[in-house]
Amino acid sequence: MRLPREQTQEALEKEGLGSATDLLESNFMNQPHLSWERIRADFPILDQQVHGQPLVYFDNAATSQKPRAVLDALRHYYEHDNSNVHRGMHALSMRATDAYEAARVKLARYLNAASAEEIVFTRGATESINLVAQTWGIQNLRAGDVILLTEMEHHSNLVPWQLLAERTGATLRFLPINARHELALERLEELLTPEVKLFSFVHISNSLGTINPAAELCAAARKVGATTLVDAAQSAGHMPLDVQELGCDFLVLSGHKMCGPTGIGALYGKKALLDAMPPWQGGGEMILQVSYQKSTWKPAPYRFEAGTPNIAGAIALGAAVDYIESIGRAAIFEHDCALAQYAQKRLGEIPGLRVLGPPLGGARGGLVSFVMDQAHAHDVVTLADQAGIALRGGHHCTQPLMQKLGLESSARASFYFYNTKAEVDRLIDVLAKGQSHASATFSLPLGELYEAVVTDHATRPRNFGELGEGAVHVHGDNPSCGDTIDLHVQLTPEKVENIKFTGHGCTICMTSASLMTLKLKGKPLPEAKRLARLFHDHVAASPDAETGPGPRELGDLNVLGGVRQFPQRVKCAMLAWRAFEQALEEADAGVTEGAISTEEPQA
Ligand code: C6P
Repeated sequence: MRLPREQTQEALEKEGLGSATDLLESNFMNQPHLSWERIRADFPILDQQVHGQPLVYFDNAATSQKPRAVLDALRHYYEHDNSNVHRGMHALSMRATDAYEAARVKLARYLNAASAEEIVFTRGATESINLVAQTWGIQNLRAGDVILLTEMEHHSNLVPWQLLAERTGATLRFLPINARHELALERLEELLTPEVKLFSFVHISNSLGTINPAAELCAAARKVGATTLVDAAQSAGHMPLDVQELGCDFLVLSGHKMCGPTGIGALYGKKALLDAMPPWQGGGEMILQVSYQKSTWKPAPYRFEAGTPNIAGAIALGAAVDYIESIGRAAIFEHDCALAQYAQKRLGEIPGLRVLGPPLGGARGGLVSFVMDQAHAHDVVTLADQAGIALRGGHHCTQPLMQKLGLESSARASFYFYNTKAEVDRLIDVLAKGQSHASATFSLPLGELYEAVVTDHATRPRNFGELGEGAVHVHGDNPSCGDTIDLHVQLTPEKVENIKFTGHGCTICMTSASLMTLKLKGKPLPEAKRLARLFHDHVAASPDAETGPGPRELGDLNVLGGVRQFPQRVKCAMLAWRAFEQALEEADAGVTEGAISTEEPQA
């Protein structure tokens, strides 16, 4: 099968980018019956303003929006058929069971599975991978075996295998990426040795956008007898998928990334494999016979669906499949790829901006991640949010990949068929303005004083360094953003003798840490504690609270008061301060090492 991306690529190469953008200008993928207006009208959520601007939703790789057909399916189920499945003899239960099983059949057809028995409903891609690891993995792997992954895996396709390796003594091996941010396929033969029992890889990278040649990888694995798992979280809703053509043994997907609700997804597994796998969770529904001492299991897929499943979710996922099919996956793929190529080209025009993933015209799905000189991804995302544009910033649950690339985070725009070229243009305008707005640092629009202070401290942090023995050290991090601070505090019973920090993070985090050390050094302890409280109250006040000049004692720290307008960024401003408060607690307890995380529930 010739994928539309290949055609797009061919067109790009032959005619330059024009052809891809013409595609976007035309009626929806040249199908006059599918106008933009009609498609967008199917998504009620898109018709809203955010911060006074029409919403541009570019966070589809995190989760897609849901069309009315899916919302209606959920409502219909709860209003008419709500009942438990496979148990009842009454009309509602039979209707619910029929609809639930019909969704399984739809998904099987969607993936071209040999039968519906090859589809297990799960909570999503993550749960599907864990299911395989804990059943097939425990049964089939032992010390000396190798699990081959790639360097671009999402944590969901890494951590379950790390847990399995710990339990079985198997080891992990990684197919590297090259300078084009594609898989180094020339290394495959050397790494895909007979010890490899499983090759599990991502189809479209959620961080780079790279499309991996899944059929080719599966064929190579087959040659050495390795079982394959394709993480199709980012491809299942965006491109034609045929598990028989791919030749994979397992494939996982999440419903919420393909127009369906959250909490539902699927594992495709070849029937012979599923039949041979033991259950992973016990309970109702998955059994044939239960005695006090022993039980027997139903055949697959029911063996893997213990307890009451997400019935409404599965039915709504079936509706999502119908909806996607009504548009056509080839057309969706063509559109998403063309939009990503266009975005890549336009983003590349912004000075100091670097796009991750394959170069223009390369094998890229519908997303573009990028980094900007002097601009932390969170500042980029916050700035875009102020303009009504939803991006994602961070490590995208691919921390090892980010480390490999020497990055803490990136900003990401991820597209779907309801996105338009005009929306990409809006993003470009916002980013270009953000870049030219501040000379040295890309900063939030919080006024000239903010800009001056932040530029100064983020680029030239004060008291940057470590303190030797006797100092209390607290490591603080914002796991979701990647900000880290290592705070070193030398305390006497009376005062903060010395205070230094190292770390990396967004401009708000670094500026706050730098200013904090200047403010607290030499302060008597009661005064330091009072300032910490004052700063917290200043920054974490309600966004609608009077801004005013702020408490005089805070001095330059007052400029960070504006951060309260961006509640999701308050934790960046507070990270160093929370580390300081922790350091005081550690000192009281006679301890010199501590850690805090902003992800922990706070009192
Ligand atoms: N990526 C993103 O913003 P779940 O959470 O189970 O629905 O999907 C996990 C997952 C697995 N593999 C890939 C390639 C993924 O992209 C994801 C989810 C989201 O990129 C959330 S981190």
